[in-house]
Amino acid sequence: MYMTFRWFGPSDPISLTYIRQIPGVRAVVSALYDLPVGAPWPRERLERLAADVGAADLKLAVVESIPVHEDIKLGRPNRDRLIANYCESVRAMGQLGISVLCYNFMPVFDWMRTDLELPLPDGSTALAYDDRALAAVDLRRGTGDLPGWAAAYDAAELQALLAAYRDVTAEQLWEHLAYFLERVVPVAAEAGVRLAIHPDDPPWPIFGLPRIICRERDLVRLVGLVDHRSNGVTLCTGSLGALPENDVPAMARRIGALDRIHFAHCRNVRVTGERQFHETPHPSAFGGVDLGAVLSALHSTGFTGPMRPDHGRMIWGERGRPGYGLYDRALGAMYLQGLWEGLTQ
Ligand SMILES: [Mn+2]
Repeated sequence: MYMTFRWFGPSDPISLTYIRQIPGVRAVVSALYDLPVGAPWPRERLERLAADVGAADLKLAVVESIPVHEDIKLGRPNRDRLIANYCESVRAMGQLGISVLCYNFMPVFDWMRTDLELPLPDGSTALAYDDRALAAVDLRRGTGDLPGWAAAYDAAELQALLAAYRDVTAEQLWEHLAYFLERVVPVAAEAGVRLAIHPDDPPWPIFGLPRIICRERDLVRLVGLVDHRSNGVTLCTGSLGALPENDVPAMARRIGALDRIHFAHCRNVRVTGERQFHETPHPSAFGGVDLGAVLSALHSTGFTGPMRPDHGRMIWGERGRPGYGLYDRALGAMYLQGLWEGLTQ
């Protein structure tokens, strides 16, 4: 395992020089955020990003993510052109030696919360989700009432997209994912890139949209869609941990034993009701995920890939991108490295 940290590019208020000062963090996770979804990533742009990171004495180790166009997820006729573009971006990664690609296959919304500033008893704030609050959101007005998604779609765009998904069942979404992977994995394999699908967050359908990467059996099915090492997963402990039936350490052991965990997102969540949870500090004592057991499972399967602390709370008066402040994620990075050190004695 090696510790990484997510950086949102030159516009991120958290500078690479700060990230460089977190002990043990020598690599970052980033992406080109200003390109339209579906466009191929020019190699020169990715090279410039990698050079910016390199100038701070860090390495660009993971791309998170190259978004998958909705037309690919919908199985529309122009998906072949979009998949060809995707393959071009994967080849550019390979040429630059960036070997892990985190992506997801969630329709329309690739994460969802109903509160971005839930106050915790210690005076910090955290991201939270409550299915009942989500049910009260009226999407006929667009995404304006959705925390974090206000500017994503206007009412007409959103209604058209939701209508297009109305006839897409979970099984059809699986077929569209298989179609995508059958074409992208061979390219990734040749380029030396490992794909790492991010589990659905939260791991259940929302707004009637199918979500298929939620449970252990889904991860097993995923890696079997194309039986190649380049077809793997991101073990996101917080996403998976929001579903009480998920035994995250067991999932880490099972998928890790197949050598298909290529990236680890580590954070904790506390489930407070049926499809209701909030995020917590990273250590196991504060949430429902036993991170010691997760890291032990990863260690026992010989995990050598990148790990990053996932969302943090807002603490010490920090303000910024929800979940992606500096302080609490830095604490998480230190906690996770402490656990790992304990396993390597
Ligand atoms: Mn994650």
